[in-house]
Amino acid sequence: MSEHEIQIEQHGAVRLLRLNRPEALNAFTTGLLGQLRQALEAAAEDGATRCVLITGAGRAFSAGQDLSDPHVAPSRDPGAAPKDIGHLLEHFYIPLALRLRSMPVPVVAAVNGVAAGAGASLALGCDLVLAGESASFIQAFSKIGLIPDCGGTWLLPRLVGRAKALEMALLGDKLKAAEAAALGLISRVLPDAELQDAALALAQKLAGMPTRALVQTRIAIDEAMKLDFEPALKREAAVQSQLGFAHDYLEGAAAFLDKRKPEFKDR
Ligand code: LHQ
Repeated sequence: MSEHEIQIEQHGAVRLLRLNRPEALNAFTTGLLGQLRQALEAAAEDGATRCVLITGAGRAFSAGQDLSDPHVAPSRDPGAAPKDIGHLLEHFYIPLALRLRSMPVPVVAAVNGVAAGAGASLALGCDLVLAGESASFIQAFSKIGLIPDCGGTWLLPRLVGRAKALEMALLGDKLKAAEAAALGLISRVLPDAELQDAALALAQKLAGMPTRALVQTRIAIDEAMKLDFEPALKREAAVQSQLGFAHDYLEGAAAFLDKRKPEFKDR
């Protein structure tokens, strides 16, 4: 296991995490999964980090689970006990997906190439997803006899509706970045050469915004999808009430009235 399967860079208030197993298209080993979770944990704990940006080294974002990893690779020995791949989900993917989805700062994915299987689920679990024009998304699971995981069954129908979610998940075909954007699966497509700069600029813009309100917006939208209209209205009011006492609202509204740039600091 390399100690540098995640490259970490700090750009002002943006923490950039780069998946770094380019020789295997950044496929997830337990080492990479563990390091990514640790890196997210460290970013969450660092009060100076106000946005996380995740991308991949080389020509891929991530090819999903590394199928040669001893935890999942089928044994060639007919006498060997079968492996429980659910164990890997329980101990590595679920904690990672929960950590990602509950980050106290916004998370941007810059999908620089193919995102397959759990690599696609991880990217789509981020708050904003940008992709280079040569990037693609593949629900590779059905091709190897599995179902979408790492949040895929939850994310896909919410992002594109049941019909397209099923089409993608059943067929496992490659979806190009432009099609993904047209379907509403991701936010934006950029020329490949501009992706990294554009993603960093977007992350820096988010880092300058009222972090607590951005995170509460993510939570409110996810919660509202489970609620009827009136409970959603009441939940909005309760959260707004809390935010209304916080520094960033007082600063944002005062700065607007004073015609100056606000300085947000809540997290
Ligand atoms: C790989 C992989 C890979 C190992 C490329 N593993 N080496 C959760 C928990 C438990 C169990 C199972 O699953 C899960 C969730 C999942 O993520 S399931 C889905 C797993 N992923 C896949 O099935 C995708 C497999 N990969 C592909 O279909 C292709 O590689 C894609 C379409 C991603 C890219 O195709 P190409 O651009 O043609 O590249 P390539 O196939 O030539 O790959 C380049 C190298 O990367 C190659 O190694 P080599 O030594 O021959 O150069 C591949 O073997 C290796 N690689 N994906 N998942």
